[in-house]
Amino acid sequence: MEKPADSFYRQLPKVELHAHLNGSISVATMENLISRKPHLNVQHSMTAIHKGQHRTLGQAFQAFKVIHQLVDTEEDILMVAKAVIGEFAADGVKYLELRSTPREETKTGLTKRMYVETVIEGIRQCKQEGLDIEVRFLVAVDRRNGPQVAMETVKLAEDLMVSSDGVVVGLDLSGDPKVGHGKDFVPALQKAKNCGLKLALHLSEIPSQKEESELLLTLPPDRIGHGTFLHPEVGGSQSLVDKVREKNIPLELCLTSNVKGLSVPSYDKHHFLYWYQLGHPCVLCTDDKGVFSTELSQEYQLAASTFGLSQEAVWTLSQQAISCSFAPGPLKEALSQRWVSLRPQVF
Ligand code: 6MZ
Repeated sequence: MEKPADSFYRQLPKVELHAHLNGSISVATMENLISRKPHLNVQHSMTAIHKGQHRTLGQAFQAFKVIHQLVDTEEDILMVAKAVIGEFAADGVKYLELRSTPREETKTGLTKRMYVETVIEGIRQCKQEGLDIEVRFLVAVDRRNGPQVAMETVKLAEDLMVSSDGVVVGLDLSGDPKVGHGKDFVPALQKAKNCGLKLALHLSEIPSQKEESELLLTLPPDRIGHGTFLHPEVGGSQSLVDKVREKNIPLELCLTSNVKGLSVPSYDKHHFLYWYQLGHPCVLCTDDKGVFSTELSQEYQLAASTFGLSQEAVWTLSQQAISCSFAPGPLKEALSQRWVSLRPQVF
């Protein structure tokens, strides 16, 4: 992270709904991981994209491969989960939905179930330690691993939804959008939906996914990740926009990620403006705060300065994110009360 946001944006209570665990590792934590595994010879430039730098999405995905080598034991996962949650809390995030792909590592004996249970343990420890943040978890399906693994992941998520005391609330579909086709994942996603898991799906992250998005919108998802190429001005279609609006599906929007990952040419061309002007629910998120060197407060400040949002409009934006979350009703209510009590008298 290059430059901390101004105090208004840091103090603004925030909701983070799109954060991949291993993409969210800070420089300090990364240093710790690198020092634990010096034989891997990892340089910081391999795991983060700094100010003014750009990488294609494909190059960004290379970073995850490196990071996964650094995070391959229960100890690493616990440390990373707690550090990431602590950093979001320090940035003023009051409610966080973390997502991560269950991973097995034969070398260290890590299983997918252990992986997720360790993240859940990290979430529990942060709560016990009194951190001022509520955290829920989305189990991620990596599209690169195909439909069979997706089905197994859904079964694991179903089990953990029951055993995690409400920490596991949903399922994410992510991974390199150039790989595989969404139609292959429909049975797994449908099964997840039927058992009460909420669906947060990466949709139209690249231009060629129109047909896939049409299909996945029929499920429908409960939230859309990115949706960069949904609207007609960028090669999407009016019918896609109409479906998203009809079903009122919130969008998780990640400005820095999209600009640094080259799917959007500049901040002022970000699709936030298109959807915001329609009055459609938009939630600002970080995506991968470590890989893209950002913070949620910085994303709010960036949106405000790029699109000329007043502080009051920024406040409303952060408040509206509560209703887009997968938090149960009473928690949403408690968060809303919190926003009321923290609201400045004057902006
Ligand atoms: C799609 C992404 C992503 O799961 O190991 N991921 N998938 N688009 C993106 N936009 C840049 N950013 C991250 O975190 C890393 C994984 O999250 C997904 C990829 O599957 C990546 O391997 P976890 O915690």
